[in-house]
Amino acid sequence: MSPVAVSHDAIVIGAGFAGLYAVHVLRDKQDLDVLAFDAAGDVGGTWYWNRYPGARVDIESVHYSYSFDDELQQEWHWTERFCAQPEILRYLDHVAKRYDLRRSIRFNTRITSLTWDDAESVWRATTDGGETHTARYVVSGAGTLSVPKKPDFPGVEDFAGEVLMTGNWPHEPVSFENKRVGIVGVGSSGIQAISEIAKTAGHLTVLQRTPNYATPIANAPTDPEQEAAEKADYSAIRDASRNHFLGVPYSEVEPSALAVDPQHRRRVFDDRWNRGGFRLFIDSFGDILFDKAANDTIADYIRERIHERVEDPATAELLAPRGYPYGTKRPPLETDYYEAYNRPNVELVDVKSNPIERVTSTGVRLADGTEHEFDMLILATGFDACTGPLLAMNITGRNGLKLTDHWADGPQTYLGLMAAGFPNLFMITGPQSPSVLYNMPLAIEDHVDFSVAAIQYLREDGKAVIEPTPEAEAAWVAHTNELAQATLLPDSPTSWYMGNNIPGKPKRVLVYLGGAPAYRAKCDEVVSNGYEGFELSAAPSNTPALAQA
Ligand code: N01
Repeated sequence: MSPVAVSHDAIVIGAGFAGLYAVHVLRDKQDLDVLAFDAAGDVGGTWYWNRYPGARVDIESVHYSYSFDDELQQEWHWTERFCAQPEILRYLDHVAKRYDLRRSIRFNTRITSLTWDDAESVWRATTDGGETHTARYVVSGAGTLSVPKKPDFPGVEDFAGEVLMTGNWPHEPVSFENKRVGIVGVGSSGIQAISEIAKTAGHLTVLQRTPNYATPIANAPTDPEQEAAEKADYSAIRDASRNHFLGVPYSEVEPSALAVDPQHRRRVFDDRWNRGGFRLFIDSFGDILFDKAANDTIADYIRERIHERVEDPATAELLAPRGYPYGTKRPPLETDYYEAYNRPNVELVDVKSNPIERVTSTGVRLADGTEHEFDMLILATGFDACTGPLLAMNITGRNGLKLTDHWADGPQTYLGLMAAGFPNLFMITGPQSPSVLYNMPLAIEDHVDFSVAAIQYLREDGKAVIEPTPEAEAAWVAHTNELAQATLLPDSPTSWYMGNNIPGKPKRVLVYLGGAPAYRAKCDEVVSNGYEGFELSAAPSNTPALAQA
């Protein structure tokens, strides 16, 4: 006999930045009966799982934080310009306590399927504990980078030493002392981890396939004067952030790297390099992501800086990215990353020309038969980004339509928020929204606010169901693909932005590249035109009203 379903107004997936805010707004502002689920043991989302050494935010903490409550942003003190993972987790713990959120969250519980029940107009969620819960609305805060990529080389289970994943790091302290450590992957996670692990490992071998364009983060302790000035002007800072492509209040971008002379260009690059963070990427020249010749100027600059920092010219050349444009793989930010290769205990191995064939009981064997022996193997090999977390939930919409089938050729969404055939399922920072190309907490607030306003609109209008039309969805998909074609992004051979880090995943752009301000204007227009592109309908007459409606 199937278990009795527990009914709610809304189910929230996840207890990271998105899930916490969604619970707060739906429960405390809309007065709905809400239950959230998270497979993790506590709040934090990505910051719960990614606790590897060196894990740190790369948008300034003062910007990478909630803006919805001025008291919260005034009372919280960040100790560093770019805070490390433990401090972000403390912040989310503070948020959970401050708004009493944990009582509405079921931890250590994974949603294993979500099925739309057309007769009742509700979602049925099953959990790995065998329970069933129903709700009219589902708000997914399942994240964008929360499903680690499965190793695409065999033998990991044969390794006799420890295997660690940056995306699912142990809670207990890990010692690297006197150990031979191997690490695969030089994305943002690998680069942060390598810089730290190099300091204490007996021997660290970095197995690098595609070198990355990493640039300095320029972290520093919080300057009290600057903090006071920012807090005095926080709402203006948030406005400026929301009106910026990446969601940060930077305003010094110049139109074209090709319109200025080489001395001017060098001055701008040096200035942004020294000031750190994403300034070089997003606040130098506006055409670097659109014009290959402009991109070449910054790619040359970064290669030159790498050669200055790495003592051995052959190692420096191996670390210098070539053959794909800067910014088409998500640029990592670093502290002393390149200097790590000047240490005698750090070795760089090229696994592009000589790929990993398999993991053995003692280490890693490369295609030419070379063996590298390790006591510990670290996989920093990335994520099934953006679509992975949603597809992992086994979602079935109207008429038995599976999300895996609907998205077989890549994501199909309207506004990156909802999909046709999947009513009342709000995908916070979903594929084809600005999400990872925007400031996540702000992107999350925008999406949760949109979803909650839609639910409120339905309730006030005597309706219960919202769903995009197939036409609106098709137009959005075409628009996001068209935007990507105008950039250099499709030129990257292995970028998770395009889904091509995962063998067999359709090569489609996973983010909206028109920038957050244009995206928000489109969402506002949709709302002011009475939810243009959506169909709004009543629930069948025999179904119960929402608990508090
Ligand atoms: O993952 P990645 P990540 N053999 O996909 C390599 C966010 N983030 O976890 O490029 C050898 O970037 C792969 O090589 P290649 C941020 O948005 C943020 O590092 O495919 N190598 C690559 O080097 C980031 O972009 C922060 O050739 C293999 C690496 O593994 C996103 O998360 C910190 C391989 C994967 O890099 C993902 O970053 C950390 C193989 N078979 C993460 N398979 C902040 O700072 C894969 N690789 C906030």
